[in-house]
Amino acid sequence: MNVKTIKSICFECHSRCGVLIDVKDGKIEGIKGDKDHPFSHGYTCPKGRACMEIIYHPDRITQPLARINGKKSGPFEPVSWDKALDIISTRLLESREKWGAESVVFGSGTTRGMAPYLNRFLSVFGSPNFMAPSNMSGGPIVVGSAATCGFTIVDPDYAETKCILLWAHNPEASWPGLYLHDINTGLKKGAKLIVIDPRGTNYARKADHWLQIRPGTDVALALSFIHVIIENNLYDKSFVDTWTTGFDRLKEHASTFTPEACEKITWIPAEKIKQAAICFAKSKTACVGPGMGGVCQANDAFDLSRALTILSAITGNLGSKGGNLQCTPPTRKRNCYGPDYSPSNTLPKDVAKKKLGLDTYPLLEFIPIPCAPQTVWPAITDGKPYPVKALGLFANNSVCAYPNSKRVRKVLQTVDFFFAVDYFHTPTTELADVILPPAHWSERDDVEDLLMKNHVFAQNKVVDPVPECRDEKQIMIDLAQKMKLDGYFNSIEEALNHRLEPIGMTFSQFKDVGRYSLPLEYNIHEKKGKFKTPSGKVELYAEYLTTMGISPLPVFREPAESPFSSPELLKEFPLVLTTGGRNIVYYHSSHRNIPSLKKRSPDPLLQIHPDTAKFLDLEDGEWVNLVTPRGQVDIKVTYFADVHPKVVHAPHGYWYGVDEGWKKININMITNDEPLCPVTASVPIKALLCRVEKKQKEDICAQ
Ligand SMILES: Nc1nc2c(c(=O)[nH]1)N[C@H]1C(S)=C(S)[C@@H](COP(=O)(O)OP(=O)(O)OC[C@H]3O[C@@H](n4cnc5c(=O)[nH]c(N)nc54)[C@H](O)[C@@H]3O)O[C@H]1N2
Ligand SMILES: Nc1nc2c(c(=O)[nH]1)N[C@H]1C(S)=C(S)[C@@H](COP(=O)(O)OP(=O)(O)OC[C@H]3O[C@@H](n4cnc5c(=O)[nH]c(N)nc54)[C@H](O)[C@@H]3O)O[C@H]1N2
Ligand code: SF4
Ligand SMILES: [Mo]
Repeated sequence: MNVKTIKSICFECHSRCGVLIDVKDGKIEGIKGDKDHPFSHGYTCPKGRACMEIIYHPDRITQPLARINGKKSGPFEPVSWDKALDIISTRLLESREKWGAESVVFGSGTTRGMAPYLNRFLSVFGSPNFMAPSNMSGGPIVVGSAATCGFTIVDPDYAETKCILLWAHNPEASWPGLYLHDINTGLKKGAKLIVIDPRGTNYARKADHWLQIRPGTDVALALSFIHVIIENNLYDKSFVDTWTTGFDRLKEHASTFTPEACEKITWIPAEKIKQAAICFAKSKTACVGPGMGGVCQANDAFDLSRALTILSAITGNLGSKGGNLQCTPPTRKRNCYGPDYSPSNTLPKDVAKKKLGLDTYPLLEFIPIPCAPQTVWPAITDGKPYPVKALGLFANNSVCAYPNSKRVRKVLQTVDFFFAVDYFHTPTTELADVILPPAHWSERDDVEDLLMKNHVFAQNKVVDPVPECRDEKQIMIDLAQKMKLDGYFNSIEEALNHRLEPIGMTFSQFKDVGRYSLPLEYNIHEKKGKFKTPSGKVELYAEYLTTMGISPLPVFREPAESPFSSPELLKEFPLVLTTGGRNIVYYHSSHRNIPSLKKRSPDPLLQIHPDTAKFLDLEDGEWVNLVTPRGQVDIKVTYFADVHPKVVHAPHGYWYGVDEGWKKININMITNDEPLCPVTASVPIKALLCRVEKKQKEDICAQ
């Protein structure tokens, strides 16, 4: 048979590069970048290129599995799809009957496309509880910017700007296909580059201004930028007068964050702060690129998101060409997290109000994001505020991904019933009652619109799933039918057509076209005469937040564990620890078993300044104990001169290939899941205290 080349979208990570896939005899033979794709322009990374290794991996789960005798601890045995769905359907219905629909939670890891279909399922089932790590991912950016200006500042106009500000963001590792082409286009045309990062990433090293910040002090720095810009009269007066509210109060609030005061907090020289802020304000235009992991994993993540939105606003870059764009996905209310699917929107108000977390985080009722895992855990372990008894996890290795792994494991052991959907066995699936094998992205049709600016793309199925793996949309359809749920989709085609209704095409029509785009619109507030906020203006001082007990101005909170807030702890744990900077070859804890990828990055590496390492008598490449107040993990020292001598960085996601790896090399064994951001429930995993210990000879890891 001849080789056939099919166009699709890679979903090995959120970049979702355009790809051309060669298929022969029903199997994938090769993958390369699609030069016509408007973001990736032919780029692919090692993860995408490893797609054959992933799909045809000998360890891929290809049959549903259930515990023998239904006991939580017994071994798994293969069961038919019918049997597996029977077990799940019975347990979910039992839970609803006994404890109410809200006792059933579905969770997904970082978005891998299933949000609309899971949300719709929960809507018809009656539960408001869709859980995801949004609170430690893009959620705080969404909430903070929407609360300030009514849209989300996640679409910087890199290619058209005169100044790129990468704030806690290293797209070279984390979003190469989506952003690098545009960033490099902007830089080639002469844009200035400012990078706020404790580590010297490649972009930081070549930046015009690299501010090597102490982890967790970003709000102080952002307020200092605001102060310098206002003090030097570099703000956009006409925009501020016409389109903002509370400028004077902001001015007063920011005035205490002088560069000199900020130097003490952030460890960045005052002069550097001043120069960078002036550069940003003087560049006409400038855009903020907020890192979703970097900006969103702190006890003041909401305030940081507000401060960055304000920075964009007072310099006249909000919604304008070369600034932070306001984009509408062509699928509108039926986009990936669109309100047409969300139980927050579709369930009766009194049921929607039961959504976990709303009692403590009231703003999330108005700007909904999925339930934070940390608000679901107490419902499982303590029945608070009500019991959660059944959990379904799709594409989520919570034991390794979420902070405080020991607690997460306990939660999964406690919940009455738990099913997992994953390609491979993980420390999370190990605790499930039933495991279902999903189709890979290349084995399913879908619609891609999350963070795709004004575009929607067709992700075309290129091969049939490896037997007996099943498209997760079909799994939900089959389950809904078994449970006799009214109002769910009857076929994948119907589900995809529903997503595409706003563009007036069916999926089979769209498949051939591949992409649909709306024209980019600038300064939408001018056409509408307002921003979509309570005051109709950009809420520099957001009076309305006070009714929910939230500060109307962005506040800097010293991380709970830090050289300044916990000096006693500092005696035992003298270094600042930040975690989870992205590694191009892996997606979180995924891909760890893929030989070509594992070879490139076999061990967790602790980036530590050579002077600090030498002072501690640690050699480059030596295995050490990384210790926090919560325990220790094994990690390998790597000398890295571009990090502050008092700061170290540890990657997340390691577990594979080591016996009890979730305990021994998974950084989340020693991260913390409190205190949470009081508005968004974000977790403090970017700024902790630690120490590095030499191993005793007999403890040297045999890795
Ligand atoms: N310390 C620390 N921890 C962090 C972070 C950090 O910066 N520092 N970052 C956090 C962030 S931002 C996030 S979003 C979370 C992510 O957390 P998760 O999304 O849970 O990420 P993974 O660990 O990759 O687990 C995903 C699982 O999904 C499976 N999978 C992949 N694709 C599919 C699919 O299409 N369908 C199905 N059913 N399964 C699939 C993979 O095999 C893998 O086992 O991690 C968080 N954890
Ligand atoms: N290859 C790969 N790509 C990914 C992922 C992955 O696991 N692997 N995960 C995806 C997901 S779900 C997410 S949410 C995004 C995250 O996307 P980003 O947030 O852009 O993540 P990074 O590229 O790691 O950039 C974060 C940067 O913040 C720096 N940093 C650490 N602590 C601080 C701090 O306190 N302040 C400041 N200013 N900077 C700090 C780190 O050194 C790092 O360089 O990445 C996505 N892309
Ligand atoms: S960056 Fe790599 S993994 Fe991500 S979509 Fe592109 S090719 Fe796939
Ligand atoms: Mo994320």
